[in-house]
Amino acid sequence: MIVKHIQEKIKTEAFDALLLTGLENPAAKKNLQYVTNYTGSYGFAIIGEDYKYFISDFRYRDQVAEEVPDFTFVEITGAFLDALKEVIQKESITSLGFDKRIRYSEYELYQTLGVTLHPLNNFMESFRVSKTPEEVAKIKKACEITDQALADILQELKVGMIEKDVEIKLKNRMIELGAEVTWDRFIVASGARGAMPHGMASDKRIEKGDLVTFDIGCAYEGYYSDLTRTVAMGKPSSKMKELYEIVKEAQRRGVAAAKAGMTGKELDAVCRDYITERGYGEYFKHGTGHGLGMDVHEAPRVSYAYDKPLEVGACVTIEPGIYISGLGGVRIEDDVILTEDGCIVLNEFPKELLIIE
Ligand SMILES: [Mn+2]
Repeated sequence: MIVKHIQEKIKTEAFDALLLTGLENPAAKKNLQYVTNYTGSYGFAIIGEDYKYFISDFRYRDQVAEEVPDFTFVEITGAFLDALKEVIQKESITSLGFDKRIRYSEYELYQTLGVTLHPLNNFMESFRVSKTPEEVAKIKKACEITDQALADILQELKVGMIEKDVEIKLKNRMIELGAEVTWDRFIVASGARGAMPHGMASDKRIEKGDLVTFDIGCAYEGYYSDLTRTVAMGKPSSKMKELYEIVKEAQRRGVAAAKAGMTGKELDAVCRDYITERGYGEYFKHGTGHGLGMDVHEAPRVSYAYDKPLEVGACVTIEPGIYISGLGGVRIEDDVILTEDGCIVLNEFPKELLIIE
């Protein structure tokens, strides 16, 4: 269990206990949820070598009892800082580790606790990399919803539609199919806009001859999907067709090569070297992929800057692309789970160029 691993790690750290909070910080809050299973919006955990406390108020008493039964519950009855102090005194805590991404205003409050504060950079990240079968099942379900939503909406896609309208259709379809939430913004980038790797859906109408890149995703029980496909509105030019086939082959090679133990840099090179070999290296400037889970972007990275081996059970994206200013772009992305001898691809949406007439 994750708490045990954290307690072991704390033994080797310079602080006595770890403070996990969800106050006004979605990223930090996910770590609280990851460690405790708590899905409420207000709560704190304090974990030391041989104790674990969950602190919240009466609104969440029943929820904590259900979701976090193995933590000692401390109910906030006055100021929340007093409840934290109560635990600090009880366990004689002199130093607290905390996620440095919390707000400065929150940090100022903790300065009044009378303990030494240790800002932590990515302390929880490494714990989250390797996914359990339960986590994989949730990501897989999010992928299924995403694949299905794209398939359904492509059936309705027509020349003349506005990118933003297509975005709304995709989001609604995902919710209908059981997504908890969708990403805030989708990339729907048609024609020359496809040259922007992060071209959010705009007011542009989709035109005949455009390639359209969709980069979309949703969450299922707290875990995200991330899918990119590029489709053609009518017969594409031979140039765009060439780009598509190069990206498709680069992506195929990445998936075929991906396995735990290789470094992020090595996996990145599989896709990058092929695109470079075909003469388009200068048009593929972003990393090949990133970790995926409770966050759409998390550890590890599949990039030239990531020299560490990728772990068994890591969920990463493989998403090479080519972007040519004034012309357009192509990107194809799957989410995969790394195993000792390969990877399991979670997306099933086809990768042959789909021509929508
Ligand atoms: Mn991605």
